[in-house]
Amino acid sequence: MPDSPTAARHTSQQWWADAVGYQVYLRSFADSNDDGVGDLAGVRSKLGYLSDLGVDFIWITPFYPTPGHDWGYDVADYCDVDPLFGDLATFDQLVAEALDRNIRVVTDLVPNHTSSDHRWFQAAIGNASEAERARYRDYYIWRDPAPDGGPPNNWVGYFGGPAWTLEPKSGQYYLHLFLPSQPDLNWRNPSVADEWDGILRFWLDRGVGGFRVDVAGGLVKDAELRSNPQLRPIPPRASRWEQWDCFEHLHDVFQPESQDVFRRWRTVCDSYGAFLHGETYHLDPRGMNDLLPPDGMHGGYWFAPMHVGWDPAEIRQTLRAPQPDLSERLLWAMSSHDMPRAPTRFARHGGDGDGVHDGWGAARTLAFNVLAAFMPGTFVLYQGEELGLADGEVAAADKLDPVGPDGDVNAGRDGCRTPMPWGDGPHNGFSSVQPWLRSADRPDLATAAAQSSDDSSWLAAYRELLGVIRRVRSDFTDSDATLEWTDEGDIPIVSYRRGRIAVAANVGETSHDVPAPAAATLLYDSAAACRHPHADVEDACTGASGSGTRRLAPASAVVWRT
Ligand SMILES: [Ca+2]
Repeated sequence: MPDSPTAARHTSQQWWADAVGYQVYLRSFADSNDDGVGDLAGVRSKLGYLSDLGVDFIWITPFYPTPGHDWGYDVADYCDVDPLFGDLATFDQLVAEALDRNIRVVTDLVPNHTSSDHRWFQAAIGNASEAERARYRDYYIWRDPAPDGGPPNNWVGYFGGPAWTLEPKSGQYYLHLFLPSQPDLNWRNPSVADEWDGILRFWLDRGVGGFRVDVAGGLVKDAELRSNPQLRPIPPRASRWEQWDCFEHLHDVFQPESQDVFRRWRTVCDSYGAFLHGETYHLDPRGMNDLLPPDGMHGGYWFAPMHVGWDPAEIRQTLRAPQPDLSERLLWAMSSHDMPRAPTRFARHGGDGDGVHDGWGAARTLAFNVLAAFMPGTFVLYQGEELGLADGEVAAADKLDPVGPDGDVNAGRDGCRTPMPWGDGPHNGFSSVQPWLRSADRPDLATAAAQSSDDSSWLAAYRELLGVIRRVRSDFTDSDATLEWTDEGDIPIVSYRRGRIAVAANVGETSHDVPAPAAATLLYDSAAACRHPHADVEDACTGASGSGTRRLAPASAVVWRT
């Protein structure tokens, strides 16, 4: 394991503490063979870019053999690479070359469900020998129909509709919390857990640095599969979230027995020094505490930052709600392949521009990222965030994501999944052919090539930020997990001290003077690091900084060291 600058402060060599991650949405990152789909060789070709950016690990979304009904989160074989994305030899090269650059490769585990194409499910439905059917039937969750012939209980899926589908050959229903082509595994069957130990070791032996566990609130279900309390009737044409919210989810998700699985995996991962963390989708810190007991997964994503508006009280609450012992185990991210990009969510509407492409959304995202980047825990960028990208424009006829309910194309996740704009040429240099997901080309200034040679680009600002993180994180001690919040709440400034580091962000609409810590050195000012949209930013940056205060432009953040 390469030395890590942060390892010293943790006796257990937790290299991910204060590390910077980068989410690679594989299909849209880089296409090496011009078939329109991003692939593992494409990621290899961009390791120099990722190294220059300054990331410590990349999380790559699923590349396993898949029919692709849920873009790879329907896995047909957990121990191979889909030919669309490459092969195992390419994966091994990627891991080795990334480690040469001190970048670890983290992969996605999808343990809640398999694809219906997986040989386990095919055997379970009788498309194999009778012995295999007997062996694999109980890998999934089967029940006889209710007395009226309908589903065995009232559970609904995350993607809308009943969570049960009738399998005609046996006359039984199988459970799927996602698409019918994603049958849920039966985690109460010990053989399933044994299979997964082997899957983890298969990838750990190939050198992966850890796993991101998809749907980490899922896995084990109520032993009796009891119906959930229904809070209200499902309205006609309800969206998938509205359907989900009509129930109190007592029995389908967040079952405590799932922690037995994670404890077992923790032991395996610890023996390799690997980082086990989850898609822990819970917006209440108390729920996060339940999902992240100290002997379970090392960490989990905190999704609250993806659900707040540009509001000082909301942002303050998002940062402050998790208590210190939880906070240091969180992964802090503003965007993902499942949510609108942060610059789209933080767009300033009602201004001179269109609210999305005038730079305000990107400036606000950068300022929020500065606040998050120095929190205890692990900071993660989503691909293209370092370019200040808002969601790509996908015409209604070109939308592909299956999760939007009928007719509601805006409910899908296509906008945050459009191809990375690398540079000149067709499709912003992503591929010479039409990419798998059609979208409008980005302007030249949005591309990685243009921003790489521009000292005041978003890319330059993020490179500088990550450079500051690398320089200061070795100073953090265990006691620095406790922050001192230094803002008063009467002006829209959010600020904190962590050891010798002080961070302040202006979450308002006008410039504000903030007191500089005594004998402090300014390490970073996001307004000076990029082409900030605020008209008076030059005054803001230079004004008043000599007199113990610094003027912060709106949507900007500064970092000091004392
Ligand atoms: Ca390709």
